[in-house]
Amino acid sequence: HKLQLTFAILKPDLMLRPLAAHTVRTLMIREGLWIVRSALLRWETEDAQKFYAEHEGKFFYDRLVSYMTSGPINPMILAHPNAVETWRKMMGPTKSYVAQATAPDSIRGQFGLSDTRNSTHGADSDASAQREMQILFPDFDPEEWHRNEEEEFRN
Ligand code: YYY
Ligand code: MG
Repeated sequence: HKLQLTFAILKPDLMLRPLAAHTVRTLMIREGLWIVRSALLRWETEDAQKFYAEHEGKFFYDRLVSYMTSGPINPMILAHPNAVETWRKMMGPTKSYVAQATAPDSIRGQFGLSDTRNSTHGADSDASAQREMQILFPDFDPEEWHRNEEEEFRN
């Protein structure tokens, strides 16, 4: 495959600031990330719990789940030759104040509001991307995409 797929979410804090959300999509495109699927939805508690199952039991789990169900989210599938790493690097550190201090030009550095309200999600590996895409876009078949659609997105 020439392109790798990753999974992103624009979180509620960003979605409640439409110009900021638009700016993030523009930054994605400018970086060469293709938005190959995009949806607008709101999670129920069980949806957020399932998605963030790896964090169950951590001190921030409940506040993370209640935050992620507090408003609309924009899940996306992104394509790029190095999609996972490129999107993670663009996002910056998890904690917004760390991002502001150490990576002020990153998305979380520019738009993040707190440790929890940090504007974006990004899959941290190829395996996570596959799992997360499957949860949010169950009809999406990555292999079929590589076979039939990848060509359309090549420069
Ligand atoms: O992958 P990433 O989003 O950068 O961080 P994770 O360590 O996977 O945590 C997931 C999610 O949990 C994070 O984006 C915000 C929230 N969170 C939190 O509210 N407080 C923390 N101290 C750490 C993470
Ligand atoms: Mg993570």
